[in-house]
Amino acid sequence: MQLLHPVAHYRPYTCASGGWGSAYSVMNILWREQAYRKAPMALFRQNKPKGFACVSCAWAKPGNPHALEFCENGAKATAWELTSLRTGPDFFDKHSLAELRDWDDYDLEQHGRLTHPLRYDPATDRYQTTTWDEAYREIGAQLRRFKPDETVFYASGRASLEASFMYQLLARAYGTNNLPDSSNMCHESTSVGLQESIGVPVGTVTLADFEHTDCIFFFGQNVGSNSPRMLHPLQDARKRDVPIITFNPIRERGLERFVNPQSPLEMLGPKSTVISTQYHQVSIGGDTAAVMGIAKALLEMDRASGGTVLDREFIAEHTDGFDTFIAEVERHTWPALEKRSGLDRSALEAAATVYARSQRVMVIYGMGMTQHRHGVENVQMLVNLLLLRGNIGKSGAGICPVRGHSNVQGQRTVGITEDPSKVPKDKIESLFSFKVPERKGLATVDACGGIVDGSVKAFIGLGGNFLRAVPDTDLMEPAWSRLELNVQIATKLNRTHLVPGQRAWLLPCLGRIEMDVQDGVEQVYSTEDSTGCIRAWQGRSEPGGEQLRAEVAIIAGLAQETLDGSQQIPWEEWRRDYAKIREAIAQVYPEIFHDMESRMWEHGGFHRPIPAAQRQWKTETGKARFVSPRSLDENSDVSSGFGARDVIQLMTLRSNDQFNTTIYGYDDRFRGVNGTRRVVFMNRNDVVRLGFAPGDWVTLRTAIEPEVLREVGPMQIIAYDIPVGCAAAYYPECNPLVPLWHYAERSKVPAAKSVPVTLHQAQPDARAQKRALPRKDQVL
Ligand SMILES: Nc1nc2c(c(=O)[nH]1)N[C@H]1C(S)=C(S)[C@@H](COP(=O)(O)OP(=O)(O)OC[C@H]3O[C@@H](n4cnc5c(=O)[nH]c(N)nc54)[C@H](O)[C@@H]3O)O[C@H]1N2
Ligand SMILES: Nc1nc2c(c(=O)[nH]1)N[C@H]1C(S)=C(S)[C@@H](COP(=O)(O)OP(=O)(O)OC[C@H]3O[C@@H](n4cnc5c(=O)[nH]c(N)nc54)[C@H](O)[C@@H]3O)O[C@H]1N2
Ligand SMILES: [Mo]
Repeated sequence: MQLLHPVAHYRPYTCASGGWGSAYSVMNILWREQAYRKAPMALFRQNKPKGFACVSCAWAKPGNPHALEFCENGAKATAWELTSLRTGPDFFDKHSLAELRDWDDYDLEQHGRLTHPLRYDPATDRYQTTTWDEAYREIGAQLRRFKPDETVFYASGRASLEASFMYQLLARAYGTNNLPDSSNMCHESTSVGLQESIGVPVGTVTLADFEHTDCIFFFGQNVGSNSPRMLHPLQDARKRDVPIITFNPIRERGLERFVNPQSPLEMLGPKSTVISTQYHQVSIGGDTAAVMGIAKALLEMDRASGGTVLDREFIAEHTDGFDTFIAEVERHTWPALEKRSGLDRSALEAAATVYARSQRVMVIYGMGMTQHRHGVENVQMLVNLLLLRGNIGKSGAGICPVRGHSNVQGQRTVGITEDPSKVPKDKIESLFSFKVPERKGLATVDACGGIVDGSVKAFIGLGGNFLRAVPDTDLMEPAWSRLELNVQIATKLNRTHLVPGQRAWLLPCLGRIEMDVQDGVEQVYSTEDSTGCIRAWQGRSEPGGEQLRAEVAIIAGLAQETLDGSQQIPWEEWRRDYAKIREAIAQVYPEIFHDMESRMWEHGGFHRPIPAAQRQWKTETGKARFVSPRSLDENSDVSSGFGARDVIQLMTLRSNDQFNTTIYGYDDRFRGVNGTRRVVFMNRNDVVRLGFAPGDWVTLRTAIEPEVLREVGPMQIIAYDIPVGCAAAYYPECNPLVPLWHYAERSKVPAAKSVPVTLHQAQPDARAQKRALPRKDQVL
C-alpha cells in the first residue's frame, strides 16, 4: 500500500516511443501480474481472426494482422485481465471497506480478479459471499421498489455489442432512459459536433485511408500511450513522406519518434522514425484560435493565388455557412490569434502551406479537443478546416476521432444513450412489446447531479469506476454514500465499490479475453471500433474463476428478476445463444447490421454505412456545415476573479502506465517520471514567477467558484517543456478539482483539460523528504 508520496524521480526520456523501453515494460507487467503462464499465448490471439479484441483502446484492428497485433499498453491490459492474482472472499474477510478506502487505486486492483458474487454487510462493513440466485433475486426486488427514473444504468464502454444491446433494453423495459456512459466524459463532444456539422456522430476515416492520405493533422491525442497500434499506419505514412502536423501543449514522445518494438531490424538499428514533421506547442484551449489562424492564412493564400487554394466547387455544392465563417475568420486579427493560440503567425502559416499543397488530408484528434468547455466547437472547427479544401468524403481524407474504450462507439450504435429520439422506438416497441419511455434520461453529469440532490436512488454499473472517473469526486463521494442501491458488475475492485451506499452488490464477470461457454457452447461476441468497423471475436483463455459469469448472463439474470415479464424479451434464449441477440440487433438496426452473422466474420469485419464519407450530408440543411465559433476564449463566462494573475490552466491527463482509473504503475516513461503520480508539470517561468522552485511541494486549488474549496495535493513541481500559463497533472487524482458544472456546452463532457488553478505551498511528508533526489535530477 502506498500511503506516502515519494519524491518525483524526473529524468527526461531520450529514447523513441516503442523500442526496448516498450518490450521491457511488457515483461515487467507479465511478471508482476504473474500472468506469464496464460498471457503470452493470449497475446498471439489478440486482435486476430478467431481471437479476442484487445480490451484496451478502440483503435481499428487491421484485416491482415501483424504476427503480433498488439502494443505495449494492449499487452498490459491483457496481463491485467489474465493475472493469476485473486481478490477472493478471504481478502474481504481481512479488510473492511473503511480500511480499503485508504488504499490507492493501484493497490486495490493489484490484488487481482474478483472471484465471487458479493453482498455488502453494513454490520461488519465488509463484502460477504452470496449466491448468484440470491443476488439477482434481491437486486430485482430492490429495483422494483424504485420509480424507474430513480435508477441509473451506467455503462463504461467495454461490454460487447450483445451485452450493450441487452443492457439498454433492460433499462428501457424497466421504464427509464437513464443510460449514461463513459462517452459522456469522452467523445460526446464529437457525437454532438459531427452530427451537426456533417450529419454523422462518428468519424469518416477508415484504416484504408491511411494508405492514401498525403497529409495528417494531429490535435490533442497522445498516440504513443493511448492508441499505440496507430503508430504502425503512421510510421507507414511517414515512410511515404507524408507530413504529420501536430498540435499539443507538450511534446509527447509517441508523436515525435517511434521504433517498432516488433521489428528486429528496427530494434537493433540506430534509427527511429520521426513522426511529426511540424510540432506546434499550442496553449491549452488554444486550438480554435490556431485553426482560425490556419484558415486565415489559407484565405490570404487563396486571394494571392487568384482563388486556387480553397475548393470553391466543393464549398458551393456541398456546404453552407461558408460566408459567415469567412467573416469570422477575418474578424480576428493575427495578434489576437497568436495570443490565444500561443503560436506565431509564421508557425500557423507553415501548417497552412503544407495543408494547401496536400490533396488528401485527415485530421486525427482526442481528449485534448473534446474535454473543454468549447469541446463541441473545437471539433467543429476541425471540420471547418477540412471543408475548406473538400477533405471529407474522399479516400485518404476525413475526420478521425480516436475513441477511448474498446467498444464505446458500438455501445452507442446499439442504443446506449439517454436520448430516446436516437433509438428506433417503433421497432423496439413492436418487437419486444413494451413502451419505450419518452422522457429524456440522465447523461453522466446529470446523473451526478441527481445523486447529489437525492433524486437518483439506485445505480447499476456495467463496468467502469464511475465515482473515480467523474468530476468533483470529493463532492460526489458523500452524496454517493446516500444511494439506496449500488450494483457493480466488474472484473476488479475499485474505488466505486468501496462507497457502498445502503445496499451494495459486487458481481464479478468474465473479461473479453476469457472463454464464454453457455450451456456447453462457446459463444462469440462483436464490437465496433473507432472507424465504425464491426467484427466478431472470441475469448479463448480459461476463465479466471468458476463463479464468474458473462455480462450477457448477468444482465439476463437481473432482467428476469426485475421486470414483470409482460415484455416479449427472450432473455434466457439470448443467454444460451448470442447469435439470437445479434438477430435481434439486426432487426432493430437493419441498415447497419443486416446479415451480421456472416459479415462479422468476413476479412477484417464490415463497416457501418457512414453517409458523410459518401458526401451525403444528413444534417438539418442537407449540406455539410461550416459552424463558426462564438468566441476564442474558452472560459469567458467563468470568472477567474480571484488572483487572476496567479491562475494557470491545468489539463488532467493519462500517464503511459494506466488505463483510465486503472493504474498499472507509478512510472510515466515517455515523460521521464518514475515512482510517483503526485506531480504537476509546469513551465519554468511560471514556477519562478509564482515564487516556487522545481521540486517544491504544492497544493492545487480550483480558481473558480471561490465559495467552494476544491484542492488536491501535495504534489511536486516538475519544470517541463509546456507553454507559459499551462500545467498538466494526472487523472484521476486531480478529479476533485473539476467542478461538476464545468463542462462542454451542449455535450456536457467535463472540461477536464482546462481547469483554472492556483498553487499553494504544501508540506511533503518526512519519509518522502529523506528520499529526496538531488535538484539537478528534478529539473529540465
Ligand atoms: N494505455 C491507455 N490507453 C488508453 C487509455 C488509457 O488511459 N491508457 N484511455 C482510453 C480512453 S477512454 C480514451 S478517451 C483515450 C484517451 O486518449 P487521449 O485522447 O490521448 O487522452 P489524454 O491522455 O487525456 O491526453 C490527451 C492529449 O491531449 C493533449 N491536450 C490537452 N489539452 C489540450 C489542448 O487544449 N489542445 C491540444 N491540442 N492538446 C491538448 C495532452 O497533452 C495529451 O497529449 O485513450 C484510450 N486508450
Ligand atoms: N479528470 C479527468 N477525468 C476523466 C478523464 C480525463 O481525461 N480527465 N477521462 C474521462 C474518460 S475519456 C473516460 S472514458 C472515463 C472512464 O471512466 P470509466 O469507464 O468509468 O472507468 P475505467 O477506469 O475505464 O473503469 C475501470 C474498471 O472497469 C472494470 N472493468 C474492466 N474490464 C471490465 C469488463 O470487461 N467488464 C466489466 N463489467 N468491468 C470491467 C474494472 O473493475 C475496472 O476497475 O473517465 C473520464 N474522466
Ligand atoms: Mo474515454
